[in-house]
Amino acid sequence: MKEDRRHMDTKDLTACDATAQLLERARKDGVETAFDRAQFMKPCPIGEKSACCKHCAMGPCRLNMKNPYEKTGVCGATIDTVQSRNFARMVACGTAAHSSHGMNIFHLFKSVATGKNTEYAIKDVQKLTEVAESLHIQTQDRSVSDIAADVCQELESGFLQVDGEMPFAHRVPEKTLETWRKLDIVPRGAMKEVMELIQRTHAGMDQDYQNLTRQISRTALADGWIGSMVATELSDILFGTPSAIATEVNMECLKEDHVNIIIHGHEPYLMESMVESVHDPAFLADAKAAGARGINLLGMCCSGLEMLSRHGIPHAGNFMSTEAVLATGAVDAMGVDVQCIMQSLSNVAECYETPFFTTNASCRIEGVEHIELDEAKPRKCTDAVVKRAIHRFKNRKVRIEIPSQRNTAVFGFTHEYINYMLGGTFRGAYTPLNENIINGHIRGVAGVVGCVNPRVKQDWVHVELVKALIKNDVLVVQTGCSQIALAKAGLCTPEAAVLAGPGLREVCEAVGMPPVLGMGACVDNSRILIACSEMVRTGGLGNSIADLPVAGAAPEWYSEKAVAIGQYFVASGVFTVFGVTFPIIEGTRFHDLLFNGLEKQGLGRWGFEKDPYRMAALMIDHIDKKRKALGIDKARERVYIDMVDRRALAGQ
Ligand code: XCC
Repeated sequence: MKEDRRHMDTKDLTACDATAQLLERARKDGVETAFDRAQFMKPCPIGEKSACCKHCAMGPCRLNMKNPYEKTGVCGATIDTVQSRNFARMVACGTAAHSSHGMNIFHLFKSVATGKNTEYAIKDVQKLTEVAESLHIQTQDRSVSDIAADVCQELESGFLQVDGEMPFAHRVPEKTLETWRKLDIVPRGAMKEVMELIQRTHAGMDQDYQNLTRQISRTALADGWIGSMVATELSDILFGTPSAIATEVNMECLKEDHVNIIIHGHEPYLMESMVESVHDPAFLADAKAAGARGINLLGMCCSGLEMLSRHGIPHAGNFMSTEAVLATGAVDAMGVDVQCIMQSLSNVAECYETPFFTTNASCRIEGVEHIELDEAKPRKCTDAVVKRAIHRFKNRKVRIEIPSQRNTAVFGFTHEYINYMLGGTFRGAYTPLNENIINGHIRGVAGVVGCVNPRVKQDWVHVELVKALIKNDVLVVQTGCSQIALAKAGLCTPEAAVLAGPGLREVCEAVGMPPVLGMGACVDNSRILIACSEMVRTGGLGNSIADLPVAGAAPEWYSEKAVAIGQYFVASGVFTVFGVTFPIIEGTRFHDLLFNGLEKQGLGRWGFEKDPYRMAALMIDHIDKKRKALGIDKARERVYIDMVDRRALAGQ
């Protein structure tokens, strides 16, 4: 690290005290992190606004950001073509990432259903039946394996088919589906849509930004309603559908006197096998012989979110804490699979003598030991990681520094659990939710999801946004790294109801639920799509998702997966606001299409705002607009968040 660099105070980089403490330590130890690099690596202004095309060797062509229609690329591509093509590639990549995850889970499910894989099993038969019925598969008087075989066939077509409509089309509210049909954006198969979108971005291909945007929407919808939905549904069937569970989060979940193992990434089957390995009596005996009191398994990012809501396994932190946690010196092994794995982890792990492993052939890191997970024999990989962790514990040399921060939070609010929580076992329904929205106790529902990004103060935007929303009686649903940000701020407990407005507070206290409902990992945004569809089906709140008083936000997004998620929420009918930055030049026709035009076509629209309070205001104004259109707007006013409020909220 260069000596002459003046670093920002770590307290200004993150709202997470544990991460700030460890960033300090890393700095003292001369270890560089993404927070340091983000300060000194300013974003390329042309790239940030997508004003550059490097799709062919006649370029790269740089257009004028200040006067975007002044010139075109060498081929004549306009700024709208350039921006929409770049945006398309982000959506294609995000969709491919989630769909590849979905396909991997699908293949595991198929091998379990056909008896080829006996390492995993169908744990949730009720969920299998429900998914089958949603696909219009006959379930009565049929064996589990017969139903599973039909589910396999249907869902495989979701990835492979090149025409027709996606398998989960039956789940989409009729009017929403009608709009998609009119616009010709109902996804066929995920692979077809990604391939089609990528080929249209080739030089000399689709140069009508409006036409390209239809394929962008179609591809993004394939992410939400195929790739991600298959991943969620089949993970529930294989590993169990989560229900509300109290878990601990934050760095103090590491235990100095235990062998600590962290799993980071996305695909749940690595972590599921790790659970078995760490409970193996032989390893527990080895750990004790090495002087440990036991083996402590923790999750991070989305792998952690899958496990925390299914098994109550503690969570050490979100994406931007993955380097910092290694600086505790207490991590005896870190295993990673796919997505959001920073290359720098290998260097930080080496500095703190933590054995670091990649496990998935799609995601290897130069110089890092690879122990591949074979789903047919997963213990081979996870046992090897445990052995290495015990060995490292026995030979620990680095100083251990575990921050004293630990929080309890309740997670596992799947749409099934919300149904049960509101209506009970025999009359599970969304009716109470809709009724409370109609009578105004709950103003609307906001999905606050997604990443953390070192270009903004970690966790802070999520937390302030959510405090402002619940104060205004907006119920918040959550996925991804956002959930851990809010859990650390104490917002994911029923006690947080005191921070909610009077209507939402009353509902939360009556039901015993937090005002912020954690629904799972990023692929589990599909649970929000299903919940929205249920709200429409239950009645009283319009006929399509676009009619609902709901809004979405990814206030600290960083990944292309987030862009794909944002676009599928917009195409499904939801007003979706991004923070940090937006990769389009304001005032261009493509920008206008995303921010206004799509809504006129019956879909949702994009929004952009960095400030959490103004972001909350945008979302609440949208919710109020929808309430007005539904005729349920009586006696509601937005509580403005002024400076006094901001100070009070910040102190809570
Ligand atoms: Fe990655 Fe899923 Fe974003 Fe977190 S929220 S930084 S994508 S881990 Ni998915």
